[in-house]
Amino acid sequence: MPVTDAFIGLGSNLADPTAQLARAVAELASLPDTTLVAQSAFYSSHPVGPQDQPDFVNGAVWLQTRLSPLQLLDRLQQIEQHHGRERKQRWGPRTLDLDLLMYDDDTISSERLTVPHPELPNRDFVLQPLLDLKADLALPDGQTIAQLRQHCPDNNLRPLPPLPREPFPPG
Ligand code: ROI
Repeated sequence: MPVTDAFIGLGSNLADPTAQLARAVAELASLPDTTLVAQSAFYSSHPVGPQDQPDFVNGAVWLQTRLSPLQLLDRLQQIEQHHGRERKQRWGPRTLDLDLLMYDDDTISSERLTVPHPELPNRDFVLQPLLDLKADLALPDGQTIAQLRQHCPDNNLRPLPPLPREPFPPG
């Protein structure tokens, strides 16, 4: 496989969401045949779907990978499982959601995978992190993420303060 740009959305609203996302970013960065190009800020956002659940923490990462879309999907689902993900309620709370948002300029419509992610144009908590990563990013049909961001519903997106770095020097 050639090296391909892939964009992954991260979301959590259970069990210390910020820590869930930070761990997931490290796990994505250590996938085989994959490098982490950049990670977005993390944002809090009001839930889309049932409102009787905690706010979410959302972010996104830009990967370069030799994994195929389905190999990458398998890896994302493995990481979700390791974070104790249970698929109980549709649109309910979750410890970790990893969505393959975009894979190169590919359009994929299969039983397991739809790329670009079908809800991407409607979600500020996906579009804003993507803008952080690549300000001129566009969908395969040419629509820019920046244009979509201007027209999408408001979920009260708020940037979270950057995570503290490990102390240096140690001790
Ligand atoms: N709402 C927000 N704000 N962020 C998410 O990541 C998210 N993920 C979901 C549902 C439950 C649809 N709502 C969300 O899967």
